[in-house]
Amino acid sequence: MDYNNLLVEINDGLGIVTFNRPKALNALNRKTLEEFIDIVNSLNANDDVNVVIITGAGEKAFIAGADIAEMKDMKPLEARQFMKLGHEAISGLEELQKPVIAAVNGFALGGGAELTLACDFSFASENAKFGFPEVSLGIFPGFGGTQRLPRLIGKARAKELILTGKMISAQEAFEIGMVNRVIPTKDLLSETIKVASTIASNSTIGVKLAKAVIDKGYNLDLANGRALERSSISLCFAGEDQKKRMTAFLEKGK
Ligand code: DAK
Repeated sequence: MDYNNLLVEINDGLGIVTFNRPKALNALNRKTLEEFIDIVNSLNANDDVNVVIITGAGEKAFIAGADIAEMKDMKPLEARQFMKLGHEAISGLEELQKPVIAAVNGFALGGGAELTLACDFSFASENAKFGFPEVSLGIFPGFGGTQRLPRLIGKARAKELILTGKMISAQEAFEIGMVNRVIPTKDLLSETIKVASTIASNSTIGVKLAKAVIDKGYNLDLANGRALERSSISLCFAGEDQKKRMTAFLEKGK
């Protein structure tokens, strides 16, 4: 598929996807969601990609939400189709078997903030702003935000953000656990690439299974989560990678 609204770069084990509609602050329209579904599937299947980074084009926005101009006159059936597309895009992202880091380089609002919640973790530039302004537009977060945000930051904080629709700074987002780090704006992508490269240099199977076990175990009780961990870790011993890495460690010591 040719992408009009996304830029995709694959290098050194990293896949960098940039939402690229800067004139509309990278707002998510149908076309962008369709392209995003396609690229997520293709990155998942691409053995040259170990870690994915998602960011926005321009200096102002990561993603300023779903495209309000496109949504304004939607009939219920169209809204339902839009919802299906959005869910496919965001669930596909969440289920990607490789780590995904959001490099939030400006406004992350509405659907844009919701998209960060489906990533494994997020870094934000100092000028980033987060918010869920949907209730001011006569709707409420519909790309999983009402479910993922309370799980990430707690129910009361999520309600405050979603019900007021207020915007918060990158620093506030850090303090409530929505982002892992706040990074000077000019360094955001390079610092994100450094962390992604560290992950990419680790065992592909180890990283993939660790992500899967954390995600699948999160909603289990501890005993079942530990059972899942035990059964999954044995798979690491099935291939060559663990043997090579352990041998290399032991030989380095000689
Ligand atoms: N959609 C479309 N265009 C947008 C946009 C958006 N979300 N955000 C910004 N733009 C456009 C502006 O209209 C403007 O276009 P022109 O006038 O130049 O043609 C251009 O981007 C630059 O924006 P501004 O001129 O407004 O720039 P400012 O610096 O003054 O303000 C801002 C920046 C980010 C504070 C402001 O643009 C803003 O408040 N934008 C809207 C943010 C917002 O409300 N986002 C939430 C959208 S609602 C659903 C599932 C999910 C959703 C909906 C339904 N279903 C399941 C059915 C999700 C909904 C949302 O995300």
